[in-house]
Amino acid sequence: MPTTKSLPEDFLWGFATAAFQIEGSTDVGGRGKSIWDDFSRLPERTLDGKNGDVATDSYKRWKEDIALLRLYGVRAYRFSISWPRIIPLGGRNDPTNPEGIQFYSDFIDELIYNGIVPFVTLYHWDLPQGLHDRYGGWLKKDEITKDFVRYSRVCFGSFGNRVKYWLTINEPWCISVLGYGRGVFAPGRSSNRTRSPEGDSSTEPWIVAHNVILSHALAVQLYRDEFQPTQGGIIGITLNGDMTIPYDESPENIDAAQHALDFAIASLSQDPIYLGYYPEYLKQVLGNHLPEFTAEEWNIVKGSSDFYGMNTYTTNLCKAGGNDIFQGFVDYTFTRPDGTQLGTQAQCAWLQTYPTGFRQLLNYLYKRYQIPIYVTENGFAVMNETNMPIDRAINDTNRVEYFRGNCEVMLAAITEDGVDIRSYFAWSLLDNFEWADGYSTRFGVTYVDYETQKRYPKGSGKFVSKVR
Ligand code: GBH
Repeated sequence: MPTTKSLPEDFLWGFATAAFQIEGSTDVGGRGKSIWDDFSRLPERTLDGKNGDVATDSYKRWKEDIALLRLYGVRAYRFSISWPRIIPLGGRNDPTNPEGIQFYSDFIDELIYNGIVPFVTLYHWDLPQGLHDRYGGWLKKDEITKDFVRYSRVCFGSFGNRVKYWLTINEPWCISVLGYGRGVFAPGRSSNRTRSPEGDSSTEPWIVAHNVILSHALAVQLYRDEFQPTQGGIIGITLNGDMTIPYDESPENIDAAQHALDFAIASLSQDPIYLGYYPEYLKQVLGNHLPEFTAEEWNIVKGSSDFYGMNTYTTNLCKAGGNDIFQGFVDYTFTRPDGTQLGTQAQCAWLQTYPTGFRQLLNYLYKRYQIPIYVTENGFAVMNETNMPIDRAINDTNRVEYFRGNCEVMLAAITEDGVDIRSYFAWSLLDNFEWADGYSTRFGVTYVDYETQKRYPKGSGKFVSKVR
């Protein structure tokens, strides 16, 4: 097991959360609406029919959450700021909300007072509803880029004297594909008319991805020009991406695994941001649906992240010939040709344990982009945990095994493979609002009893605390 001695001296480790998944209090403290508020209240948008109105009640219980972090002894905490708490209507000419700014300011002070480094995400999917209503939110480049930059400016100006680690945007692929392609996340747009009255899954995801990347890059440019010189922090984006391996040794499945990587990992943001171009396979598949950046925009996008922000959960076996464009026409499975499973199955269909894949992905990314990696999310949802009595749920052996396996290979990647890894954030500090899954899927290292909001540390919380 990794120990303090084996990890780099200043390695940041801790837990991660996101505002909408934990805060609740959606109409408290001057907060405006976010696109998730109403979306999660619509029938059949979440598996258990529940919404984000209360979540883990962390807007009110924030001191309790920090006490928990202290109990676990973490070095750092990754959380996100809710844009509609800072600017209720969201836009560059709309008023800011002093109460919202004060909330995060106090939160940051309390973290620092407890010796915990704040690692802050500006955008984890809770777009102000006002911007969606006004001009279609992420679809409208000239508006959203300016509004995101202004929001970022308010945050750098209000918190940047104490926050030295910034993430602009969480997972462009999810925002684009799940929000505007599959329509399973807010705002739920899709060509599928049983899901949504509006939307075009063949064009909108790529327009949104384009605008998200540009907004990120412009916020970074602002930080570097006006804040970094005096505040001295670092800034980047965080990208989801899971390892892919061929289902078998057939040439078409070997190609499929690379195509899946090109599509899911390299494509939408990674190659543009770190290398300054799109991978060929993406251009082939999307053709003229892929919006090009102008030369001036490429200048801003290329190199717009001080590090590689990595959210990763699993590894997929890949077969050629799938019909899902969002996976680059590759089928995913966890079942090997001989019928065995790749790893232990989680509550969510898309997730199994496979530490070897995590090590391979760390190596692949480091070799491809040659930039320090910050692991900003990695976690596991134990099967059926939500139906267990609390005393059984907190005995989360499968989650402990997931973290044990991944932390071991991460250490090997650092010490044996020479990969430069600077942080590890386990997802998540608490069981919380798991988007379209509602509360039926639990990712926390702390059990939350939603009846009482009482928190119970799980075995995994205690385990990860020892991994230093
Ligand atoms: C993270 O995304 C999120 O950042 C976090 O908020 C969330 O709580 C956490 O995952 C756990 O889910 O079957 O087509 O819907 C991880 C990236 C990408 C993983 C989408 C699940 C499902 C693909 N996610 N993927 S699909």
